[in-house]
Amino acid sequence: MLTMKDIVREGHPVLRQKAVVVTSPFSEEDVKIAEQLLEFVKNSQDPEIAAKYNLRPGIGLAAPQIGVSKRIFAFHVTDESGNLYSYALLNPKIISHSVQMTYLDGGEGCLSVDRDVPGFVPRYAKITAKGFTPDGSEVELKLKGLPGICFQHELDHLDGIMFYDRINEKQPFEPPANSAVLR
Ligand code: K1U
Ligand code: NI
Repeated sequence: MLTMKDIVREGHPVLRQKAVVVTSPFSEEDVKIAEQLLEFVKNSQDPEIAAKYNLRPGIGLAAPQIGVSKRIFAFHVTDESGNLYSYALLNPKIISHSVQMTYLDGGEGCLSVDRDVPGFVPRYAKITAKGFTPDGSEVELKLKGLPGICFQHELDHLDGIMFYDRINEKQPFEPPANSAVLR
């Protein structure tokens, strides 16, 4: 199982690389990476396992964060109605998005960043996304709220983008244009 010692921190060059597409049929290694990422996120939300292994709670994790520059990430997150979105995805992408933007009122954090970086992070309010599950099936997801923000945060990791790159440097708490806050 993955623990915090497997997670690379800001300053590591892999976090700034554009991750490569994985080829289908997916190799055992790529499937294992996807499954390990999802297992970590689930473990990090389990109070007993998280305490035992000193895991920082997370709702998503991307392969570059464990030093692997491949287009794979996982998320395990519930929306405001209590619907769970739990996926390990290979070659995920956004196929369409709203004009409307959103942002978390408390800003964002990152398991690869051991400090608070204050400020609003603009995200699309709604996305339609696609990706492949480890068994090779293609899925299409319509996401908004925290699951939508999480997908965008993880997708950014595959493109070498950190959440704080998107914060307005001069006015970090200026609400982004066309945006509604998510509390
Ligand atoms: O990619 C990562 O570093 C994980 C990160 C993803 C994230 C998604 C959306 C907004 C911010 C961050 C985290 O999971 S940080 C922890 C977190 O946001 C959280 C943890 C437990 C419960 C609720 C949120
Ligand atoms: Ni992150």
